Amino acid sequence: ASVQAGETLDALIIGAGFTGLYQLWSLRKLGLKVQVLETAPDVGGTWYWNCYPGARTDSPSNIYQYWFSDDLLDEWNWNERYAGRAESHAYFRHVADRFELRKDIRFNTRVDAAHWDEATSRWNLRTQDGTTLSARFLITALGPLSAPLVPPFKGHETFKGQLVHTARWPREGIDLKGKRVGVIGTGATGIQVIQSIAAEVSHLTVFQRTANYAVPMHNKRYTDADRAAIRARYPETREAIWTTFVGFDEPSVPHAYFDLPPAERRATLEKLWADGSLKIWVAGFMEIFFDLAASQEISEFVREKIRARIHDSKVAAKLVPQDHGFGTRRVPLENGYFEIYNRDNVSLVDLHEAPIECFTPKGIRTSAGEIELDVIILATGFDAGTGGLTAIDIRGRDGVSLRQQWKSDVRTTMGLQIHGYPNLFTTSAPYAPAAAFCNAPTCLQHQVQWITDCIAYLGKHGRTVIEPSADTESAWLAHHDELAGATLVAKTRSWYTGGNIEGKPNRLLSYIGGVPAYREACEKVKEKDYEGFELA
Ligand code: NA7
Repeated sequence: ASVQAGETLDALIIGAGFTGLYQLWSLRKLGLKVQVLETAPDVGGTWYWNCYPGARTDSPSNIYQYWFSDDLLDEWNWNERYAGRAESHAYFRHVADRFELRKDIRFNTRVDAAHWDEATSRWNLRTQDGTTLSARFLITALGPLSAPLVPPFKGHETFKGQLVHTARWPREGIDLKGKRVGVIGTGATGIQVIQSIAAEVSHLTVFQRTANYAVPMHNKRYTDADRAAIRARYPETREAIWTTFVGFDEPSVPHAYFDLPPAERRATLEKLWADGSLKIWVAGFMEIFFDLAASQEISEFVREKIRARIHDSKVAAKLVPQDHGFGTRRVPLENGYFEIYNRDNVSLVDLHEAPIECFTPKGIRTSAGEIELDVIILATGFDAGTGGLTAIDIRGRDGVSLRQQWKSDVRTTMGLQIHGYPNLFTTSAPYAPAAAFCNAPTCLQHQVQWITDCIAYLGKHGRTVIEPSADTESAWLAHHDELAGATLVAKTRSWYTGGNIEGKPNRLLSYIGGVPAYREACEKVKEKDYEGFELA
């Protein structure tokens, strides 16, 4: 049955994380009556939920923040180059208090359904407790990585120990001291957990399906002098994030890889490596994304670095990625991760050699036998880009279900709107850089600004409804596919392509034309009075 109209607002936002808070602040400024609906009991989104040991941003704190308030920039002091989860969460709590955002947020509220009502041109929402709300505009601020992926391991429910997904870590923590712990997954999350808990547990078994590249994080506690220097650079930083390929604050190496002689290529890679950041990935040689020969050479450089840190050459061979190029999947930063495998209390199970057959009451059975465990940690990632949206029963024009449509064909216009779903704005949805291939805060703030401008424009011009035309959407997808098709990223199995989930449509989630090109495309729509969009 379709959802009935309820309490009436101008706009509803789902999610009180990075995007939702800024969207609330922005729409309030337009004078709109807005509410945010949030499942958690607090703000912070990703930084509320992911409270597993070692959770930390891989983007430096100076570019993992809001730019909308100079006062906020002046008063907030980052403690570290890479903020830990607690610090990031504290930042969002501060922002919520500082701008009195909480009064317009309903916590502990999960949205079950959102239906477009053609007669009133409004979205009607129903929450899990049966409350109904309605609004002219619906903005989803769910984050690209909010729906945890729990793979369907056989015998899952028979395990008698503790089973936990990293993104649903209990707030009170888990006492891992002296326990036999298994971690499944060696992505950015798995790496952080593994390096954080190895010394504490009695035995750690890591179940690895795909070996990952990772770059040593050079974290640093900031002194007052560091902070002053960082603040002095804010104007340049703010400019740089909009003009660099993935919204970081440093431009890429200004040379084509093979234009440099081998010794200089090597020296440049060493310099990038020594920065202890993601620079070697996102601000290094762009050829890693599309040129196989360059990718192979750069990947071998990183493999050497990994091999040098592992004592046992057999273990090293398992940990060194062979089947994909450096940077074609998300590159994690790490702190002593590879040395963990030199410890006596750590073993690595290569799931290609010994696949998991099932979970048992006592642990996990692989084809090589049963491993007894007290705790199993699933660092198995997310249903990225789409999972947050398809968890909600969203129905557009003529009652068409997004969940149903997206089973076979995921379509959006610039990741911002979807044909057939008027007045729905989808931050972090597929086919914008924000879905994956971008410093999230940069791209998400840009999307919030675009949405806010769009809603302001409608108000100014006496319009109430906006929706991209079918042709505009097809043109954007064709453009996206053309760019994606030229990259190695699209040819590599990962959550970037939906490849982490069986049966998920295979298409690069993230727009890969770069932040400047994406912004230009969005600006053009605005400048041309939303050409290609239908306004009513
Ligand atoms: P990721 O990057 O998707 O990593 C998930 C890991 O879990 C990865 O190693 C997967 O192996 C592994 N996995 C997933 N399903 C299975 C099954 N069924 N069996 C064995 N192993 C499995 O998620 P993260 O949480 O680490 O990171 C997500 C993003 O958060 C990250 O990119 C940052 O942006 C922050 P696979 O590689 O698929 O073979």
